[in-house]
Amino acid sequence: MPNVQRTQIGIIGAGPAGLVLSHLLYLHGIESVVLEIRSRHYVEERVRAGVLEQNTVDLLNQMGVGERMKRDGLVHYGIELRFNCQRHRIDFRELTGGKGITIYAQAEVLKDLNNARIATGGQVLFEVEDVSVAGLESPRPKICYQNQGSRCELHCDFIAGCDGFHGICRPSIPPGVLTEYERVYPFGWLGILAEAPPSSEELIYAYHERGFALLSMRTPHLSRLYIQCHPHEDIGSWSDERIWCELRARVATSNGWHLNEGPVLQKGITGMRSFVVEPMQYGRVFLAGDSAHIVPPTGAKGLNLAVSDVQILARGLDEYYKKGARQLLDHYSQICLRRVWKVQRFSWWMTSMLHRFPDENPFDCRRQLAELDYVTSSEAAAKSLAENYVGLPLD
Ligand code: RFL
Ligand code: PHB
Repeated sequence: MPNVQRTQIGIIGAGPAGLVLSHLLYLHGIESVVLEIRSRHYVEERVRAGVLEQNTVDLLNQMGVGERMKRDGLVHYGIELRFNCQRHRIDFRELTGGKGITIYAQAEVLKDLNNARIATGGQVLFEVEDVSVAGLESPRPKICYQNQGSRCELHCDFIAGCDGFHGICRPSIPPGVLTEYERVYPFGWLGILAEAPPSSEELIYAYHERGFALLSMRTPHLSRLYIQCHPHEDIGSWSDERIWCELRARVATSNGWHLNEGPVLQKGITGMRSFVVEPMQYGRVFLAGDSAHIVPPTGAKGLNLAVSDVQILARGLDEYYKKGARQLLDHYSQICLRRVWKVQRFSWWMTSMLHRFPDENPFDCRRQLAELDYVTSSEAAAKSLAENYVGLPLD
């Protein structure tokens, strides 16, 4: 006989979507259990996103998990676009009426959320196995899993599929229900974490004939740097020196700007895709975050989009439990997708403007340079980049 537990919301995945949802629900007085296949250590050490929109920062603060972020987060009011060896600043504060972004690693957000869940008696079960879902159309869906060798079932009112792009929730929805929209890009990003102070106060996005490069950071002592590469590149063929050499070439300026270098602590290659499923709900399962959509990282939106999905889901569940109304829940997908598609457009646009494409011709390169020139010289164009980068309003 399986070990049976009952809760209101069964959440699959302890990434940003799952943990933010679980803690938001707790604050609304709604019970949840989070199931995660990886260990807590793995989830908290995985190097991923670093840019938080103001909406995300405000929400984490309202949830009471913003203390360390307020102390250690780096608040930026602009980014630099670098092309033709020239530097151009996009001033977010001026263009958006005072808004900015915060640099604070996803892994740190997850540590803060896990600590908050534990401190308030939340249940997050790590290293569970063989997770599957059943009865999605019934009023009592269930999640089956193995925990430390025991067969377990979690009976819930609703299931939140926060299990990322490779999770099991999306594929558990019957064939024919979901429509997938996808674009896979013919390049990837090679990313490194380096023990070197950031070379610039703000992020630098560089367009170069050798390919795109991005200079970001994690702390005043740690740089996070990326270069465009072949999507199936073998990381073994990239020595640290080869990476630094490529970075130096791509971010060089005409007046001898200097790149800070240091020991490489971590490196990896990520493919790039744009992906959306419609709808984001079926019966009693709701997909949120990367399980429903993927954006190429050029717009720095993946984590922020995951957070805005679950903010909307939490409101819908709150309305359901407080008033018995399903109005918001029934429109969850519709409300999220409007925002998702705008963020998809922005992420695709930034990606298309800044990368070299294998099938491009000289016309395409001139057009990209004209686009960069336009964005950095027209206030209207710069405003459009800025308002999307700092984050569109939630509603
Ligand atoms: P996550 O973070 O992938 O979390 C999903 C969680 O679900 C677990 N899981 C399962 N749990 C139980 N049962 C199963 N069957 C399960 N299958 C999976 C996973 O172990 C995981 O812990 O999704 P979420 O919460 O939607 O959050 C989304 C963000 O993590 C993501 O959008 C961003 O990190 C995207 N992303 C980046 N975004 C940026 O803005 N800047 C970046 O630099 C950046 N780097 C990245 C990234 C995503 C990456 N992925 C997905 C490979 C680098 C990488 C490598
Ligand atoms: C990061 O710091 O990892 C980062 C920053 C901006 C991006 C993507 C990734 O667009």
